[in-house]
Formats: sequence, C-alpha cells, structure tokens
Amino acid sequence: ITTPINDDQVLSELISLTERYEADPYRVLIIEDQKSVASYLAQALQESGFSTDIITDPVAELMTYLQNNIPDLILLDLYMPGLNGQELAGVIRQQESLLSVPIVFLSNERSQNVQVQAMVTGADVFLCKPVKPEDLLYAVESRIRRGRAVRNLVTRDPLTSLWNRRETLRRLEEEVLRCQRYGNKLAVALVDLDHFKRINDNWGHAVGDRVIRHFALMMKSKLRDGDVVGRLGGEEYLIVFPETTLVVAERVVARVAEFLAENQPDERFVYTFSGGLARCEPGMRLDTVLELADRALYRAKAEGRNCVVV
Ligand code: GH3
Ligand code: MG
Ligand code: MG
Ligand code: MG
Ligand code: MG
Repeated sequence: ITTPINDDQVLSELISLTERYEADPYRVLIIEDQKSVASYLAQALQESGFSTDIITDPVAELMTYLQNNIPDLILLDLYMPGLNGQELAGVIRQQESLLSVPIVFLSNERSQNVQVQAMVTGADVFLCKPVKPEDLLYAVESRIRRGRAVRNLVTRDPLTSLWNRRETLRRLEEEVLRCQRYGNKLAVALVDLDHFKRINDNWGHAVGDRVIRHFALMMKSKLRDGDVVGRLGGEEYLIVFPETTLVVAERVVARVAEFLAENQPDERFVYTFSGGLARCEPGMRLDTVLELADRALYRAKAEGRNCVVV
C-alpha cells in the first residue's frame, strides 16, 4: 500500500505560503519636489488602499531608497531643482531589479515633443497636472498588476514557486552588502537532497519533481518571515538568514529536518537532506560565503548525509 505525494495539496499549500507578497498593498513611490502636490497624490492613492513613499529631494534620497526598496510603481515629476525627471527615469531603467517597475510621468509640461522625449527613457505614460484621483488610479492600477505579474515570472522558480536562482543570489547580495556596510549579522545554508538520483531512477522523474516541490513546502513551513529561500537548481536550495547568528540558523534548519521526518510524503521511500552553514563576516564577498557553505555541505555529505555541518 502506498500513499504517493498529494502534489495538488502540496502545491496549493506552497502557494498560500509564497503569495503573501502578492497580498501586500500596492506601493507607489512619489518623486515630486512640491510637498503639497506630493501629499495630494499620496492621499488620493492611500484612500484607495495603496501605500505610498514620498521623495522630494531625489539627489539626496533616491539611491538609498532604491537600494533598500522596490516600489510597485514610480510616479515621477519632470521638473525638479538640480535634476530632471527624464534623466532620473534613464538611471532607474538601468537597474535590473527595477526593469518591470512602471514609471508614470506627472508634469505641467504640455509640449508633445518634450513629453515624447521623456517617454523615450523607458517610461510608461505621461499624465498632465492637475490629475483627477480617478484618472490617476486608472493609470496606475493596471500597470502595477502587470508589473507584479512580470516580476513574478522573472523571480520565481516555476516548479516550487520559491525564488529562482537569480533572485535568490540578488537577495543574498543585498544582505552581504548590509553586512559589509553596517556589520549586520548574516548566516546562509546550502541544502541538498540526499541520493536524489535514486528517487528519480526508482520512481521516475515526475515523482522526483514532486519531492523537490514537497521539500520546498517543508522549508517554507518552518522558516521565519524574514528568511529568504530559493532553489539554486536541481535539488539544491539556498537559505539566507538576515540578522541571524549561526546558532539560530542551525536551529531553524534542524526544525526543517524534524518536520520532514514527521511528514514523509510517500510510503515507498524516505528522503532526507544535508546542509552546510556559513556565516558572513563584515568584508566577506558573496562568492566566499557560498564557498564556505559549499565546503560545509560537502563535509555533511562525507559524514554520511542527513545532517547539517557548520
Ligand atoms: P548526493 O546525496 O551526493 O547529493 O546525491 P544525489 O543523487 O542527490 O546527487 P546528484 O547530484 O548525483 O544527483 C542529483 C540528481 O538530480 C541528478 C539529476 O538528474 C536530478 N535533477 C536535477 N534537476 C532535477 C529536476 O528538476 N527534477 C528532477 N526530477 N530531477 C532533477
Ligand atoms: Mg516640480
Ligand atoms: Mg551531488
Ligand atoms: Mg543531492
Ligand atoms: Mg545536487
């Protein structure tokens, strides 16, 4: 008698755990030098459930903001002291993580020529001031929905709906920078399923895929909200633990192992994983952190698998 993995249930539970970001309110960054205009726009958006951030001095504030936040849409003034919105849009479009973020110009400028020039930077639409709240919402909402859908496609692993390799490493890079700049604590775990080839060989590739997905659910169920987990490829995953010591990260990974032992998906076989943990020290590069975790993982495999090495 067997109880093969109920893949539909695993998938729906996984999605319910990974869709939290989709439920976040739409977040609009307003870049506008006139405070009164900025707060008018913010209020109109907030009344419809959006969350808003205001930058009135982009030269001083924008780069730091964009290093730490990815808004769903940028509402951009064209004329500001010391800088114009057109140049700014060009700069924003050069940042890979902002590629799918819509840019909406909002200005008094009525010359078609100038508007087209501004749009060529990669903006999405040009609205003229004053704008009525309903027109603003209309312009903003559908673009945000599309932007989020695109960002999902670009950042998620289609099999597990965890972060994909690119997004996982991008987020690790952010945390490594935080560790360098501010001395933040940071731990990572490289995790790999044991003898996975046997599962594929004995039960078929489709069952292997289900195990990969099942394990994603096991991790998602036991990791904390701030932990970042992604699938690097195959049956290998990376967990990034911001603001976390090695001891605590180890405890979290041990919880995943316990949970997996209690929730094996298929009576025909038992599957386990090995993990390698490493700490990022201030000044350490991303490659070095991964190399340390990889070496620890190698030792875990050598020590017989189904264990975690720090
Ligand atoms: P070890 O304990 O040393 O990690 O042994 P292993 O068998 O898990 O490691 P190995 O790297 O030899 O095999 C990994 C296998 O994972 C080989 C590959 O065919 C399979 N694989 C990689 N990606 C996928 C996938 O997306 N789906 C399935 N079903 N299998 C995959
Ligand atoms: Mg202005
Ligand atoms: Mg291997
Ligand atoms: Mg393996
Ligand atoms: Mg592997």
